Amino acid sequence: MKDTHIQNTSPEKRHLCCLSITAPEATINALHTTVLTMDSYALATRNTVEVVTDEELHSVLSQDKKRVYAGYEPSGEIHLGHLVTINKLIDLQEAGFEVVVLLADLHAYLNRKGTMEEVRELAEYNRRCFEAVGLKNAEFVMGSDFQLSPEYQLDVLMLSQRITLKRATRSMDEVGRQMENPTVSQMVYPIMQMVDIARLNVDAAVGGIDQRKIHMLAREHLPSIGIKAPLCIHTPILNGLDGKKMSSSAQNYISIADSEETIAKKMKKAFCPPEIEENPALQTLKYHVFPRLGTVTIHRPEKFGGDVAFSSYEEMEAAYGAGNIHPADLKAAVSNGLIEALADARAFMNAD
Ligand code: STL
Repeated sequence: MKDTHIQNTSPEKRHLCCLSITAPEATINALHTTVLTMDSYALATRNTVEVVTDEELHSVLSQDKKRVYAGYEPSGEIHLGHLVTINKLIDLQEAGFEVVVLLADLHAYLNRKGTMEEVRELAEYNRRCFEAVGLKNAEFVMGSDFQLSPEYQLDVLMLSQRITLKRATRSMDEVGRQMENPTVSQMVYPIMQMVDIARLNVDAAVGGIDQRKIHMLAREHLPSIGIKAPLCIHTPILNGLDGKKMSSSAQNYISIADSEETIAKKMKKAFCPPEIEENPALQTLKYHVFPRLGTVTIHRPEKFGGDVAFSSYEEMEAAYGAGNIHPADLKAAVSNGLIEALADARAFMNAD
């Protein structure tokens, strides 16, 4: 591997670096990373694909008390796909939101992901992972602890009268398992998600763009049970390291618990075309390395152009797009950056 490394030690781990070209002043944080202050709107919207709606975001931001949640089906490994929404929750915490994480054990069960015992155990493990990557002071809620109450279930039944099988099925297109033959439980799934929004008393829902149809159903139907439509903040779905859809069966992702060696090995093999779009190395840089480190330096021998430091993803993307960074140098920088960005998470996960 090339002699490439990332400058600057990692920032205060509870916070992602906040970078903005429009920010008025530069400050130096405790670990000497230069951080430009970013306003709450910029924090809420950075690295998202859509916000529904922008007016509602402005309005929620102006409230004194504001709550946001994201739900996660318990998973054996928390990977960089999950980390996109976790990073967004950290941004929103920084922007003044109370953050709720729903450990959706009952949803995973309804979606045929395992027995109740299995998914509950994974949920506990996931909670530790989320804390390890820097989501501190969030409220963690186990789904089955409140979703089995008569009040909750009555809301599910009331909403189920209003939602057609067609809409429920379509909303699960990108989320459900084995949807070529959906079960009734998979029709209940999106309806429960709507009731989660109501019962967790949140103003906003964060999720990958694959959650969009469920969220749109929630916006349409929650007012019928007296609940305000939630603000929805959607993040992109990242490609797997091979450029294809990320999936546990393909093992084409980096887990937050992967060792330094594993990260380096996986990144070295990663698909890294000259194009910007759908390039997993660039996506990792944009959604994970820059938000956590703030600055990335490529070290190269003089004859290959010498060292270059980048203080924004956009600058580095432009240099790569112009052919000024070799794919191998890019991957080495991303690999080293990620190893550093996840150092605390690895230490935390290996502590006991
Ligand atoms: C997945 C993977 C993932 C998140 C989800 C599903 C979302 C689940 C969910 C459940 C209940 C809610 C909100 C979201 O109220 O990372 O397959």
